[in-house]
Amino acid sequence: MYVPILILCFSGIIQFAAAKDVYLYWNITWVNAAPDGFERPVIGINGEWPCPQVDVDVGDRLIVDVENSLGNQSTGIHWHGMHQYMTATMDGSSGVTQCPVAPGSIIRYDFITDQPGTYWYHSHNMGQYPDGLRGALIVHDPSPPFEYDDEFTVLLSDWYHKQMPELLDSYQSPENSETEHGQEPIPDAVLVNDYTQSIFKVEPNKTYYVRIICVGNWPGHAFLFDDHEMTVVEVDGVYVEPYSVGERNVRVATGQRFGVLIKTKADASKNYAFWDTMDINMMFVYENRAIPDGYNPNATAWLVYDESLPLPEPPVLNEFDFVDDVSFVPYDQEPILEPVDHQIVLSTGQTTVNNITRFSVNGQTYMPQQVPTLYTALTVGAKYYSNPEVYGQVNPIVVKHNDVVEVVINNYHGNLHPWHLHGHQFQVLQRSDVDGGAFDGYFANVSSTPMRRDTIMVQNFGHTVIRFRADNPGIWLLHCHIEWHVVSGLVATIIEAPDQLQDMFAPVDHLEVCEAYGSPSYGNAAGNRGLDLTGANNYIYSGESGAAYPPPTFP
Ligand SMILES: *[C@@H]1O[C@H](CO)[C@@H](O)[C@H](O)[C@H]1NC(C)=O
Ligand SMILES: *[C@@H]1O[C@H](CO)[C@@H](O)[C@H](O)[C@H]1NC(C)=O
Ligand SMILES: *[C@@H]1O[C@H](CO)[C@@H](O)[C@H](O)[C@H]1NC(C)=O
Ligand SMILES: *[C@@H]1O[C@H](CO)[C@@H](O)[C@H](O)[C@H]1NC(C)=O
Ligand SMILES: *[C@@H]1O[C@H](CO)[C@@H](O)[C@H](O)[C@H]1NC(C)=O
Ligand SMILES: *[C@@H]1O[C@H](CO)[C@@H](O)[C@H](O)[C@H]1NC(C)=O
Ligand SMILES: [Cu+2]
Repeated sequence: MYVPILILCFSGIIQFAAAKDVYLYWNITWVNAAPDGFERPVIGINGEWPCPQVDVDVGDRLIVDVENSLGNQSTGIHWHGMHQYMTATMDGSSGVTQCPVAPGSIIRYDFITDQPGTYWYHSHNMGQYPDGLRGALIVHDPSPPFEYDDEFTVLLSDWYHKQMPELLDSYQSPENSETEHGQEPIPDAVLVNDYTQSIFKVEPNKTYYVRIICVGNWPGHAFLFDDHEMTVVEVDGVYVEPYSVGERNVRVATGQRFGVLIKTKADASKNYAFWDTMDINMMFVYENRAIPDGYNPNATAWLVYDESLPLPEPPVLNEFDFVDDVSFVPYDQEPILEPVDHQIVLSTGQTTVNNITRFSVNGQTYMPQQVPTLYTALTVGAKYYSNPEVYGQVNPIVVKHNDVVEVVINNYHGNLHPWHLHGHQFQVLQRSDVDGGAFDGYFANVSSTPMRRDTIMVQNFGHTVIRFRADNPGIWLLHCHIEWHVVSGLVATIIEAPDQLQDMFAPVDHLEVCEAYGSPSYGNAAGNRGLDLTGANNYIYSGESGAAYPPPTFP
């Protein structure tokens, strides 16, 4: 089995493609699959898994009808990295910009893919995508600022034999808090393109645009090709000045993408391995948790020049020596956003609520609400929509239209967290080293053209400082992309420009999705008027999978 790679060829030709409609019908179903040899039910699309790659051109209109045929779970699809400019209703985050799509319901996503680059889609129905509902979304550019002959996509992920609802039940239990410090389950495998033996056919003397996407649940990945140097040209849909990785490797955190160019050899006399490893430092945080005997965090895949030749052993990675993505320079050289109109400081860490280990942002653990936050913003009225209280325990932060917003993320936890913002690419002004402490207000060495991306790894006991302009009215999650941590509350919500949001309305089929699920679609977080939050969700109970259907009843 091999993964076919021939998609499009741009070699030197400038193509003028008229924007077109791309229509997809996605029936979400259970499928049996054995990506690492262990067969289990996974969540697929139209009876197939791995889920399909979506290929569109810049400016296309993407229309996807999603039918939930899972029978026993709700769902939804988020388009990771898409700004959804003035289409916040299409962001696909359950409890935020829509209700969970109940079994039997259909929802339509409809938006313009107006940003070139490497993106992905995944369920944003809490805790679900690591069961398989994720895939690449590639927005092709007729004239990128570099040349290449061909391209292929590399998906990296951790993988589990048990299903997420079961894993989440034990993860979010008092027993796990007591005996394992609330530790996450250990992945059973590491996959490259949803398989453990993937090969990528290449031809000699060609330049390939390799789009590397971490679609995993938890650890970051270190990645390199044997004897093929990578030049980074894109991160998270932002073109960067070509950056040679040299002898080093790239760290791809969950949610991140790296677009790299590689030049193939002049002849086809040999095949080459490429090597990927999950960052085990992220997986074994506490001393009382041993690495199981024989545990292998490595994956190997191959660049195959000649199928009749052997597949070599992976190179040995001598050092976990990845390039610092903060030192990249965006190709458009967008200047640093200043002055700052609104600074937000997020103190993030772990806490225990009702004997269950949770994450918190400024002391509060995120709890999804009955009414999607966007629908609250659209229906509570001018008297209330700028009042964070009406949104319930979603760590709401209200920002004004066009403000330059600076977010300081201070990490008081002993592990790394990849922070992702919906609706924007943000500038990264600073990322401290491990143990770098909280931001003290001073920048050590800030670039006048900071790199931008939509997901940034924040070091343990360190900080990062990001900026964006609040020019995209909407409700945007700002969260750690580790799915365990999303479910355990490491999430904040940006309520962006609620004044400018009021012309927007939820499509009728989205409101019907709420009705079918049994959730109100208007009013404050609890579905009431004004500040009456009776019934809002603020109770942490054991085994909070969030993925269950029918929706859990809250005591
Ligand atoms: C989607 O899949 C379900 C279950 O396999 C099937 O009953 C249903 O007819 C499918 N929907 C369409 C539109 O084919
Ligand atoms: C949902 O259905 C799948 C496929 O039949 C099954 O494997 C899984 O255990 C079910 N999940 C729950 C929570 O019942
Ligand atoms: C690759 O390019 C080199 C230098 O131009 C040439 O000698 C070689 O024959 C080419 N290889 C193939 C397979 O075309
Ligand atoms: C994983 O790769 C590293 C670096 O190349 C190597 O040192 C280690 O032995 C590998 N682990 C296993 C279990 O093969
Ligand atoms: C500051 O950053 C620039 C650009 O990343 C780098 O070239 C330079 O070495 C850095 N200087 C210090 C003192 O870290
Ligand atoms: C938490 O655990 C302690 C000790 O086991 C127990 O006494 C207490 O009742 C538990 N609290 C809750 C809210 O479950
Ligand atoms: Cu995290």
